[in-house]
Parts: sequence; structure tokens; C-alpha cells
Amino acid sequence: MKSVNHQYFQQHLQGLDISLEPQVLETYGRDWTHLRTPAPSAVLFPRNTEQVQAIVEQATADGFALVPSGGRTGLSGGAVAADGEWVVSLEKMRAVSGVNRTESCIDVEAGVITASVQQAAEQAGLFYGVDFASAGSSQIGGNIATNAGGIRVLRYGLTRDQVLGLTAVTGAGEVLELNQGLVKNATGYDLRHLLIGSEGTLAIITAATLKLWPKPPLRDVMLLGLSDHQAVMPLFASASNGFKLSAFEFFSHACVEQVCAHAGIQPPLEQASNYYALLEFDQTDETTMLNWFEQAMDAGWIQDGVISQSNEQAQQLWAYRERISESIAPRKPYKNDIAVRIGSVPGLLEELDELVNRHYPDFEVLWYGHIGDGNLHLNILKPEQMPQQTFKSQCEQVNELVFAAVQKYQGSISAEHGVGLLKQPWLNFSRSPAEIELMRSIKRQFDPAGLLNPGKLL
Ligand code: S2G
Ligand code: ZN
Repeated sequence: MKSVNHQYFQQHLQGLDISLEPQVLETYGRDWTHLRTPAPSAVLFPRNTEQVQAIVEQATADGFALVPSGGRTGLSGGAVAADGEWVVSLEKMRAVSGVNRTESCIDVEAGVITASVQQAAEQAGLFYGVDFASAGSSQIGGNIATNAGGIRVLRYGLTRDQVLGLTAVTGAGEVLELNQGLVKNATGYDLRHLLIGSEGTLAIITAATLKLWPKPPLRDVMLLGLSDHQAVMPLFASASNGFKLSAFEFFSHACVEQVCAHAGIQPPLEQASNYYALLEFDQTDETTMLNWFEQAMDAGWIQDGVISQSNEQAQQLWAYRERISESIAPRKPYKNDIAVRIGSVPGLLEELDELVNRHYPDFEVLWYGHIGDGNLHLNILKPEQMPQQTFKSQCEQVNELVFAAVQKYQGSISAEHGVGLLKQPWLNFSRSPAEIELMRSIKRQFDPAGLLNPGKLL
């Protein structure tokens, strides 16, 4: 592969912001997984779709691979550049059009931070439906490329369900303007939905039109101590009927211990429980809430619980769930992000809990996730004294068993974090050979030179 320098880019990509600084190469060549040593050959900062198109054409001419880069908050190695690729950072494409109240949507460029979309919507008296812990640093382009989920999928759906229009540059250098913000458009294959979740392997997303929702009513939050994880599904079914849920999250006591230690806060309830559920729902009257709470106690599903009395307290209760990821990051956890149909959650939980305790007797195992979506995050904390590589290979040995269990329930080995580099060896546990071959032929159509994010997903 050719080496590049400033002259090369001045000659071939006039006016494009680039960096060859070692520190910049290091920062932009990794995501949150620290899976590989970053080693891109350049970081490019296009300011518009035309510059992205010129980059794709030049990279094709000289045989450079391209790694699209957003907030690099990914958890499966999808934004890792470790083999001389050009990183294409969209962070300078940060334009936000005014909110369109009539159509209830907003036009944004790919580099816009997720939280900025949430704020723009709020200022216009509307609401952007997707939220998760890293929304303060993730970018819309990356959210779309991984079809990010988060904590309110139950009510508003995935990122996929917010995208009304998409602009992207394919690996063949074509600019696609997909669906143009239309609500209805029955004119053949919806290519927008091929690109959403394609992890930068089919095209580089440069802009999107996103759906906005009516401003939500005031909401209450309940944090409940569960006697046993088997209570979680009857509790979810009952809460789904009793309240207008916008979130139903689940986490084990080990998560609470990590958050309390990291954040220096007290546990949420007097008496510790093995598991917790956090419910968020449209505000309802006190009597309805208390009656439901009593019923859940009488049914033996919950041992204790607290209902938020203010928005501030609601945020405090959310912190026990939202801050798990940041609290355990220093322990370099091995993450599994699995999903099954909601009805299969108890069976899978039971089976996996037994399996991990048998195979990881001396590892700290943390369960948390979005029960309402059938999505569980199984995180194994690395023992302080164990070398990273030893830990990773021990976890990966158990992966076969974990994914075989997920496969038995026809579940997904990656619910929302994507496949990237990390989950690729086990893709066959969730996708058939015929599907994988079809995905490869689609990849050949969109990226004939194979320069877009090579080695990721497929
Ligand atoms: C969550 C965030 C990333 C992780 O907290 O729901 O998706 O697994 C995760 O720590
Ligand atoms: Zn999650």
C-alpha cells in the first residue's frame, strides 16, 4: 500500500482537512473496544458530501481502505483502523437545519452529536426518541450505521425507526439521496434500510432526516427490588398493562455495587435485592401506582421499591441504570449484547446464568439490559491481575456456549452494538449461510472495490 503525506493530499484532494499527526492517528483509529492497536495512515475531515465522494474516488484510484468514523463510542470494533486505512471522520459535518414542525422532523449532517438533536427537538417543543448512555459523544451518522437502540426503544423504536431520509456515498462513489423524508414511498426496495445498521460497510452516511415526536408528558420512574430474575417477565407483563411504559430496564445487584462505588452514592433501596427493574411511564395518579405496587408485592415479584417524587429524583433513579457502563469500563469488561423474543427472556436468563457461573466461577458477572426489547447485556469483569488477552480468550471460549443458547431461542448475538470485528466469528449463530452469502453479494454491489470498512461485519 502506498504511503501518503501532505503533498499527496494537496495534490489529489485539494482543500480537504487532513491530519497525519501520530496522536490524531491514534485517537481516530480506535473506538471503545481497544481491540487492536490503531494504525491508520491518515485521518480525513470532509466538510460536505462532495468531499466524501472525492475521497472515495481517490481511495479507489490508489487502493486505500476507508473507515468511517463518528463519535467512536462503538463497542464491537466497527470504527477500528489498524491496517493503514484512511479514517473518514464526519465530525466537521455538523449542520443542523431548523426543526420542521409541520412534518415533525429535523435535517442533520452525520457529525451532529446525538444530544444536540435531542436539544434541538426540545427547544422546538418536540422530542427525539432515541437515548442511551453515550448520547453526549456519539454522532448521528454512527448511530444510523449501527442502528443504535438505547433505553426507550420500547416506546419510540430503534434509530432505524427515526430515519425518514438518508444521504450516503457508496463504495462506488455514487451519492444516494434515499427516501427524501417521505412518510410513504412504495417504489421498490427501501435501500435506506439496507444502509441503516450496515456499519460503514456499504456506504458512508453524510446526512439524515430524522423523525421527531410530540413532547412527552411528565413521567414517573419506579425502581423495584426483585426477589428473583424469574419475576422480571410477569412484572413486565403487568407493568405493560398497568402503565404507558417508555422504558423497562433490568440490572443485577452487582451493577448497583459498581455504580455506587464509582459514583459515591448510596444504594437505591434500604434492603438489597438480587435484581432490580427500573420502569419509566407516563405520569399517572398516585392511587393507581400504589395499587399496582401492592399487587406486585402480594404476587411476590418485588421485595421493595421507590417511586420518583420529582424529575430530579427520577434522574437519580435512572443513574443506577445509565451509569453502569461507565462504572465498569475501567475493569475492561467482556461484553455480550444478546437479544431473544421477549417471551424467551426467562428461559435464556436461567440457562445463561447457570452457564456463566459454571464456566466463570471466579469472574464477576453483571447482568443488565433492556428487558422490554428482549435485550440483555452480559458483562464479565476482568479480574484485576489477569492479563487482558488471557481474559478475552477465556471469555471467547464460553461464547460458543452462550451463542449456542441464543441460537436455540433463535435470538441475536448482537442486539444493538453491532458485529464489527468483535462478534464477526460468531455471526453464523444468528444468520444462515444463505443470508450471509446474500449480504456478501449486496456488499459487492455497494462497494465493488471492497474499500469500505474491510474486515468488519462480514
Ligand atoms: C447499555 C451501553 C453499552 C454497554 O447500557 O444499555 O448498551 O453495554 C449499553 O455498556
Ligand atoms: Zn444497551
